[in-house]
Amino acid sequence: MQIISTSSAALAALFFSTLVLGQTAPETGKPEDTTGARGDAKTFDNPAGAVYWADFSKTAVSGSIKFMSSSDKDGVRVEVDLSKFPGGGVGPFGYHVHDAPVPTDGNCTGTLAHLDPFVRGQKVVCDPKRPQSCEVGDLAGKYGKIPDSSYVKSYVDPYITLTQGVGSFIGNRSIVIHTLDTKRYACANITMYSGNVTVPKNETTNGPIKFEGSDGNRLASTLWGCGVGVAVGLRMLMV
Ligand SMILES: *[C@@H]1O[C@H](CO)[C@@H](O)[C@H](O)[C@H]1NC(C)=O
Ligand SMILES: *[C@@H]1O[C@H](CO)[C@@H](O)[C@H](O)[C@H]1NC(C)=O
Ligand SMILES: *[C@@H]1O[C@H](CO)[C@@H](O)[C@H](O)[C@H]1NC(C)=O
Ligand SMILES: *[C@@H]1O[C@H](CO)[C@@H](O)[C@H](O)[C@H]1NC(C)=O
Ligand SMILES: [Cu+2]
Repeated sequence: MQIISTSSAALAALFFSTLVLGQTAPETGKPEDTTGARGDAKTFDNPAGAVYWADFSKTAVSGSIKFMSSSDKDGVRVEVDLSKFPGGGVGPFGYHVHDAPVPTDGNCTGTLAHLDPFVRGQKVVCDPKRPQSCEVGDLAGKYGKIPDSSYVKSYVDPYITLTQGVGSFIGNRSIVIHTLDTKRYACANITMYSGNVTVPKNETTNGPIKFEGSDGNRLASTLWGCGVGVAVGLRMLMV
């Protein structure tokens, strides 16, 4: 299914040609199984047993979303347990990982945009049948919006990561919940979870999750890490 070869040489060549020839890769939503201009977002090597959470108890809604990496290190288990959503057609509610944490005053605007380190963009709506082609942070797009006043759901997402230093790292960011009209209804920081929790093994609720060959995430994080100019430049070309 992968159009972009999984060898790092080919991926590197793609980046090289993109950068050197100044081509701007188009936004996806195309048949290719890539996430965006930077390739496939799949992550691996999550720190075993790491647990983060977004605590919504001090917001307009109640509950939390926990993010756990299991002993197999592939993908992050997401456990959504939220309640107190208003009825009356205000929902269903989308929710996403946003780039920045919530400002101390709680203003959700300060969380900036969706986490999209692979520069996928939003022109094409996320197709839940092809989660690999969605923005990394678009959890509702990939796994469904919150339909009712209470919502309990768990799944394994192979694209977000709990590995610090990688572009898809979520532990220093936030979750924003949106009303149907896309307004920001509630938001909470993602922080390390300090309670005791048993991290279940990731029985693959979302199909097999495997590390396949080279990894755009590692390459992307390298770009982020050392090439602020290059990476930001590339990103600006995309906008
Ligand atoms: C979210 O985290 C940031 C960074 O740690 C912090 O400055 C901010 O106060 C936190 N926001 C809330 C609402 O607690
Ligand atoms: C939230 O932040 C945005 C952008 O910084 C600002 O325009 C808006 O007025 C703020 N809202 C509140 C309620 O402070
Ligand atoms: C979060 O961490 C990632 C990976 O280390 C980093 O690239 C990003 O700049 C950080 N974001 C914030 C808002 O601290
Ligand atoms: C968490 O587990 C540790 C080690 O098993 C135990 O000492 C501690 O009391 C537990 N904390 C809570 C809040 O249950
Ligand atoms: Cu959002």
